[in-house]
Amino acid sequence: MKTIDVCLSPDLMHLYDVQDRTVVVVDILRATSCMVTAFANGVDSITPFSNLEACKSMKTKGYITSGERDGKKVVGFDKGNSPFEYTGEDIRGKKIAFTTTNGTQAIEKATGARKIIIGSFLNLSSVAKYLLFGQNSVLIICAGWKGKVNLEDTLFAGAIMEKLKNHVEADCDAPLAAQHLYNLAKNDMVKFLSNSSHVKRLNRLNIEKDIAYCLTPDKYQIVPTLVQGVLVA
Ligand code: 3SL
Repeated sequence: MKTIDVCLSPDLMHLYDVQDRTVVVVDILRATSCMVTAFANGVDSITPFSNLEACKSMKTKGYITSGERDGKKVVGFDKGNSPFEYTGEDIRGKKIAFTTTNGTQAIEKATGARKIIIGSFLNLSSVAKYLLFGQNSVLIICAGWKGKVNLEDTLFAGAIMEKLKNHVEADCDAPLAAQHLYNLAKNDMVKFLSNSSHVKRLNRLNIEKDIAYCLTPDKYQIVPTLVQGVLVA
């Protein structure tokens, strides 16, 4: 039987071996939700960067530069990190260079995995189906916040665990803990998360509408995949 594990923070990645696994990187608020939204709206590719200057330099190569630091759009970039910036015609067929505080760093930590895909509630069932029909065991990497654990990423891991529970075996207690949390939260995730650290952070930036959007399940049926350092749909 395939197994599933959950890395609750990128700082715990030294405990995990990814080479035989399909890795799902998740940053519900908001990096991976933005990426899924961008692909659903016709973007050609997204190149993730952990380094801000490297990302910025892609502007000269014709890329849209996107991302944030501490939740705020980077000065001089074309776009920030709200999913609503990735719903317009202006991104159709374009290449995006993307850097965020935690999400794109987590993608880098997945280097060496057999497959790397992008998860969010927006494409939850499509990701679950991809993992179910794939041959590899699974590791979900929760992006968290600067090494600390985030509830919303953990809930996504629990939702995947809940969907796959009859088909995968948990490697340790993290997937089981995530599943229990998700079952507590699933009927009203917005309310469940109202006291969470990242929701409070985003509320301080006046971007409450992003939160409800990023917690909407199954809006899109796509699974962004990393191919030679570039995300494609
Ligand atoms: O850290 C990240 O990758 C971001 O998604 C954080 S924020 O939602 O823009 O604050």
